[in-house]
Amino acid sequence: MQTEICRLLGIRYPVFQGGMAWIADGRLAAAVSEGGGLGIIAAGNAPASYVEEQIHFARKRTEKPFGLNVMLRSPFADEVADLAAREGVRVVTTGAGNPAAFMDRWRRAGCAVIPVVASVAMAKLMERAGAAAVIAEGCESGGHVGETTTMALVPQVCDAVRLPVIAAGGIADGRGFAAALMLGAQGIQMGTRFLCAGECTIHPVYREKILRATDRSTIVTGRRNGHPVRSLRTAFSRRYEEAEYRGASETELDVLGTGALRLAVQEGDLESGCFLSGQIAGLVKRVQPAAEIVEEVTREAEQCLKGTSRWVR
Ligand code: TUI
Repeated sequence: MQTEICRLLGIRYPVFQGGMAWIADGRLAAAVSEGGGLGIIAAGNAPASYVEEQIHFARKRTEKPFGLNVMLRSPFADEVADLAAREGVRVVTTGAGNPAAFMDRWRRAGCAVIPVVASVAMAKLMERAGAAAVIAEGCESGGHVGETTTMALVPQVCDAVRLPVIAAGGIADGRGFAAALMLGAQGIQMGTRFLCAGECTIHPVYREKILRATDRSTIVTGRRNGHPVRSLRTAFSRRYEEAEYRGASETELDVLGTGALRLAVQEGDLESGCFLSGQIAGLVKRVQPAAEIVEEVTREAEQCLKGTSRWVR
């Protein structure tokens, strides 16, 4: 399994690990990259000093390329953007906004910029701004989501841009990987599946929630205030949903949400934590080393693709 994106980035398999805030640290990213995929360190809402430590940690563990995800709504986005350029990170992915203001800085530093987009319009804008590829993320994904599903978004983005497209949202095994290639993608990004990588340091309560999840375990809250986020149904999501429907103020919703990601990831706090997860969590059934996940989904996808002669000769 080799696609153009493998040659472009110098990776063995076209499998990216999503840049999950509070979760995707240097340890997870290095393990995925060592396994032949593209590990990605998430800056989330952290200051540049933390991100720098994670980059140095990953470099000690792997000589293979890895990426950095810049969450554009972070108060530290600007200093993290500078850090990415200074460190010459091989790949920069972005989320939750438009990275156009940073793109020249990153490109001058030799970074391949691969923004996450949730629409065709954004994909075209990123192509004009000099992106090396785009990650088309459907609303099956965990965290901040757009409106369009992966099935509908990926082929439309593929038709709209000449860049390589990586499919994300709702993919956790080789069937999803093969389907993404059929839609025109050159690779995949998975987040939820890597929550159960052995090298992922989330709280055991979080991991158990993912392993026990079903197809209907997630919900999107925050549509009303313009920041839709998909997470597991918990006491927190019910309280947030209730506040949203009774017309709670923006401030009240902000107070509810503040620190909720950290409480989930580090404390496993089922009462006040926000456990981000994609709709595909129901497919994640065991904990495995990151490298094994990368190998397994790739082998499964190859089997799927070879099996297509069952229908067409
Ligand atoms: O960014 C994500 N997923 C995330 S970010 C995050 S941290 C956070 N926590 C609480 C509230 C809000 C954020 C948790 N999960 N995925 C990538 C993604 N990007 N999905 C959708 C988009 C997106 C949305 C709008 C990309 C571009 C965009 O452009 C709009 C604009 O600004 O023009």
